[in-house]
Amino acid sequence: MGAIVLRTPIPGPRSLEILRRKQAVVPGALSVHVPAVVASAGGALVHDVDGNTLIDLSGGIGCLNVGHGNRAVAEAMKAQIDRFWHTDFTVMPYEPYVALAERLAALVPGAGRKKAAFFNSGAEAVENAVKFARAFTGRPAVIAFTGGFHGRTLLAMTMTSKTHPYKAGFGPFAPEVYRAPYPYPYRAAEGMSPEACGQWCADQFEAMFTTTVAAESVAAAVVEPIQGEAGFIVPPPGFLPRIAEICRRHGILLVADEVQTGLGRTGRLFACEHFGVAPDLVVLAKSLAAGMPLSAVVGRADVLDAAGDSTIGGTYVGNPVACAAALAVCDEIERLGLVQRAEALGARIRARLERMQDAHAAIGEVRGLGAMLAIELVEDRRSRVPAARRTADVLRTCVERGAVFLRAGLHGNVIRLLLPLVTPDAELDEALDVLDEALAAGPRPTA
Ligand code: PLZ
Repeated sequence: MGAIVLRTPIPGPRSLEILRRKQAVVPGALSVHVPAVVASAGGALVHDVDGNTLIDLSGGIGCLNVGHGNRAVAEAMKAQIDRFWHTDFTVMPYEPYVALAERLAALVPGAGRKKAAFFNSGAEAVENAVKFARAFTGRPAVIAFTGGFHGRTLLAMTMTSKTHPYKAGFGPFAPEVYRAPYPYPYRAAEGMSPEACGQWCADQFEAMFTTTVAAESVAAAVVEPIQGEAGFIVPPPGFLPRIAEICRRHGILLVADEVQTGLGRTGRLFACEHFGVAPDLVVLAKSLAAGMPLSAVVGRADVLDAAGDSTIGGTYVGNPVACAAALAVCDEIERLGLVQRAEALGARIRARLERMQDAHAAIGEVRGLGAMLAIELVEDRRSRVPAARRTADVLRTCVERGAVFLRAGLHGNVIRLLLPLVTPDAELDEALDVLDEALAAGPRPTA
């Protein structure tokens, strides 16, 4: 018997009733991917209010590397709540914040003294990384990349690339954000090797200082070492080292947005380690505190010390319960060997996805690093025309059969796994069986 239990169709009657209430009082913009209302969760399993059990390979969009309901994290939070849960760190400080800063400063790559500051969301940390970079360099501009995702607040949204649904209708945008191309080898010009694609993009990045923005006006380049929302796009090995070298040469800070890639997901604690790059600042969130609202900017002490007295803050930033959760997450990643586990999971997933690619012509590419893996669906392999409709159908079929995968991709045609790194092989295999069957099911008839 498998882990998936379906006592009712998805959504079941109790979920439907709550979803109807939601519709009356929650803006339609907050549309839901899985119409099953959650009652409880543990590991990679989510139980809904109708008694159904689904396997969740989305991890709340990659927040649950240590798994739903992780006991050590829960105990750490409960213990902190019993002591106190809010003061505002800049009014009256507390040790968990300091301990977490010590921990993360020691973990991120790069020599030299490091510090850390905490915030609530990924977007907020991205915005603050830019503030630190502007304070340190005295320069206004920021370079972000095509396909990049950095959040939904004004500056982060401006830095985000994809127009729909993130930007269209939400302008005017923040000034001084410039965009450089990010290598997307699968969609590069025909005959162009991945390495040449990376070279070309890095050349364009440097050419921008002639055509678009003066290098001495640029505070930072903000880059995802592997693009997440854009569809798990892995740049060729030479790309990030070249960007880092160009930045160094022009006094531009390199900020790695590891909100989605960080904390073990890719088979390294931080994805930039795969490329031998030590960014000036690293941005973390999501799995940092197992889905509790906590994000971080970690990096060079001289950069983080450049912002003046009281220029950085926020009522809730670095909440003590969230910091306690994050400390427990760091312990759990070590205790459970989750970085190595990500690699083993990744090998298992990749082998299975490649077998699926042999069986299903719709799978144009299998890609990713470690457990951060995805498939890109196309109308046919020669034209590579994105199969967005088909992707939505497959994902919906998976949900109906009890397995949760997430969509991604600039063209909405990528199915990605952001599974808890504690997912047992049997549950992973069961969920991948569902995906395999959903791909075999073929296109849905149009209503
Ligand atoms: N940087 C690399 O992936 C968030 C998007 C969810 P927040 N990714 C999930 C959605 O649809 O809004 C993300 C990311 C990278 C920054 C962010 C932003 O993190 O915590 O959602 O603000």
